[in-house]
Amino acid sequence: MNLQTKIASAASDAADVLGRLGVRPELWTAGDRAVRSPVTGEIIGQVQDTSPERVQATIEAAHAAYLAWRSVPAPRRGELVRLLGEELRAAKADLGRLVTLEAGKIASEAEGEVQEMIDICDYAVGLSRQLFGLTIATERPDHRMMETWHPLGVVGVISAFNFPVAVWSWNAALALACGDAVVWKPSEKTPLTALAVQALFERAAARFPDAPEGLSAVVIGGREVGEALVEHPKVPLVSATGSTAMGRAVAPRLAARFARALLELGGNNAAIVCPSADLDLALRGVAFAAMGTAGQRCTSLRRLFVHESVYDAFVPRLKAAYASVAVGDPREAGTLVGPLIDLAAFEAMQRALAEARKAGGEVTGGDPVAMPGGAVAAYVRPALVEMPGQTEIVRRETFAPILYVMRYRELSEAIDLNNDVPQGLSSSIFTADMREAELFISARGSDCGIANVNIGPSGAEIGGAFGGEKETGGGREAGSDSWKAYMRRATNTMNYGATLPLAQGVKFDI
Ligand code: UN1
Repeated sequence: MNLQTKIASAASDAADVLGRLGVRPELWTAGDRAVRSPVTGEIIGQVQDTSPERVQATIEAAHAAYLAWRSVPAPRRGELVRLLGEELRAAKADLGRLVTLEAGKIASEAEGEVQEMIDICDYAVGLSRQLFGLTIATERPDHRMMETWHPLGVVGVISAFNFPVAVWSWNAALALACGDAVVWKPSEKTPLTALAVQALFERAAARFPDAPEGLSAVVIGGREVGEALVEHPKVPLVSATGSTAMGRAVAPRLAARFARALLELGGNNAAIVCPSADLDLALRGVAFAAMGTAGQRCTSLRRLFVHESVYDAFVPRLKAAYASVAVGDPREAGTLVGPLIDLAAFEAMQRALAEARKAGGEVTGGDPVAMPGGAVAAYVRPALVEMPGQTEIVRRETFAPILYVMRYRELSEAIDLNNDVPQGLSSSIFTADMREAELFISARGSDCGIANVNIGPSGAEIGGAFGGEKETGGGREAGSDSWKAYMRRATNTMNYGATLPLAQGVKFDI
């Protein structure tokens, strides 16, 4: 008997949703590249890789669009982003459903991701009236100095499967408000959601007469397509989200042509549970951060340092949560942990667990969860691993729901361990002691781009700058002043006098 008759078909569901989202059938039914749903393992689309010539033409068209777009006043540009936000609001349930089908996220997280897109659109609309520079005092009489922010050009966006739509929007909403064009290469694993977002963008653009043709485009394919963006002289900024290995390949090539890199790479995020922590709150914070999104966020919690005085009160409760958390079909209400993206991710998780066991780790969970159609889908119970110390495997990022738990005695020791990994994305501390909290977020505390108190390391909102240090790549996206990465700064000195005094007292009288 066909196993798939036992479960709702992801393929027909995806077809319905893609239709409603306005994606033309030839874009997702006629290509050579099969797209599999991690939910059932079914093929839910056949997309066509963009040919090298077409990639070049798309970048050229985006550049031409930028030349027109940069002259549209910024608040008008914001209006296009507002319309995009409206389309996203209207399509939230459908796009969220497609994220579930293509990336395996549970419904609330999938819709949360679309909400994050809406939020950044709102943010960018406001930003479009706030692209301001400084006015600076000069040493010369009758002079004025100021800085002006100008559009940059074509922004290349390379995104990962785990946030298949939100990451594009963090870049694109700002880039569009800033006067740039965008060419997007989504993950090979999640091209359908990208095509859907592009269709929504086109709906918004159709309602906006000032949007030039080619202002936002999607190019599909593997590494070569990303490389075309990285190498193209008319792409002054590439924003790339993915593994540290990918960043290592991309960054030097951008540097070689003096282009900008905005990198969001690996994370290996920790949390510290202190003696004074509210353990109920910490339990919920740790559970969401470590098991949510099946451990497939860059910000997922992977390392937990628990003070020895609360270890025995806390860790058994956490283990019970691991044993009971609902793993299953992400389309079903009540499921909290959906599938891993593919079987390769499952195998990488099992290899990491074997290595942890060898290093003295005691593993709870981590077993495959049988599902109808389970031969081709990767459902797994999240794993909690009690480790004797921060061994090599703990210091590596495995993109799967594995939480390594360790005891600590002194906070300084826990902070050192928090920082003693190559990655530097996110971190958090659970404590009611303000001295501990402040130390953790101080210059002597966490070395990460994100340091939280009494919430886990994942689930950031868009108002803050998002990104991390060290092997995480140093990029910052979304809020605060991240928009500056998408513009170029000109410093202007204006002389409104009739003489020409030179700076630094230099004399040059001819
Ligand atoms: C990622 O995992 O690539 O902070 C980004 C969070 C989300 C973004 C995660 N807002 O968890």
